[in-house]
Amino acid sequence: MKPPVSIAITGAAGHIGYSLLFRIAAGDLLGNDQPIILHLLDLPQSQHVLDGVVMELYDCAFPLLKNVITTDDPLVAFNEVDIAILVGARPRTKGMERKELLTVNAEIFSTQGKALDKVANRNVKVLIVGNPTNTNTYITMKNAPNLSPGNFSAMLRLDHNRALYQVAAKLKESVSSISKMIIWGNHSSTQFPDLSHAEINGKKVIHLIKDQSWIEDYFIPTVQNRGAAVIEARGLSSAGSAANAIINHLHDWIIGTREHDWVTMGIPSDGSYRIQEGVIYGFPVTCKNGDYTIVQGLEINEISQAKMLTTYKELLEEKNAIKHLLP
Ligand code: NAX
Repeated sequence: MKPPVSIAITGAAGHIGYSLLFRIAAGDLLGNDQPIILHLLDLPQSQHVLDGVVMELYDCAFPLLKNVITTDDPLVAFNEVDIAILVGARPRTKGMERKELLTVNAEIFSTQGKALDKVANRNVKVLIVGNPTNTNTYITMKNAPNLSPGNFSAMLRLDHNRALYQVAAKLKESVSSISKMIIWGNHSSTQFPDLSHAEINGKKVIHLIKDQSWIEDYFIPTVQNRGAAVIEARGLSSAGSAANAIINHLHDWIIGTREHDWVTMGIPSDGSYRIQEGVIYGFPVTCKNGDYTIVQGLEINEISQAKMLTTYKELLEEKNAIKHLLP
């Protein structure tokens, strides 16, 4: 039997947590021969809910689940963890300015970054999900100077999966036949879902779509605004699809991406594609042996360049709004 892997999940008593924990404990993330210990973090007032979730986890009698630790202390939650999934965040409430949202979350992610720096396994993989995802990732990373920037990534995989589905539905093809999708930039409505490199069974998707206006008028805005459409329909934000995207993101980062394909991850730029070094930006990446590499050499036309710049500028604005809170 392999030694157990310790996985911390913040905001574990929330909606995404409820969709995520059972799948991880069932082996969907690391396979059905990998024992797991869960470290669940939530606020003091949510500990009672968390107790109920833990009862349910135990009631599943998952063979892989070796232990569950619940806490409201990030130092306990992140102690010697191999994977940390940062879901818990302050939601935007009525009347709250975007700047205020950035600031309250900056405080949460500064504290959690410091705790990861202090007690997590040095190879910990940290995935930030809580919004504003890219900027929260930047704050967490900056507060953990003893961990490599390569240990941190922001989740744009839900946007990536949403884009795959739209193309599959349009061309009546299976989702798995589509490769080389990209979501550039921020996990927000400024993101750029880019179809220009996507392929179906080796053929360029853009050559198979007859009405080119579909890309600009339907595909891009639908993917950009899908989160809001789910909230409008469900009265709650995406949870099942977000949990699934977390599993996909971490699975590919740890186990590796498919041959002849790539995935989108929000990662610190190395200056590729004219994005300033350090900015957490959605890039196409391939993963091998637990490391990601940005796909290089893609041809970017002027229209795409402009869209990539729009989402980049929003990230710079977010970065400026919180810079006084950085160490
Ligand atoms: P919920 O409000 O259901 O759950 C959030 C949980 O986090 C609550 O249990 C709360 O008590 C806890 N929490 C708040 N502050 C905390 C802190 N400092 N430490 C530990 N726990 C804390 O939200 P849910 O629907 O689960 O969504 C969570 C986050 O994911 C939100 O920020 C949401 O905007 C974001 N999302 C990000 C997505 C992405 O693709 N990156 C997609 C889905 C989702 O919208």
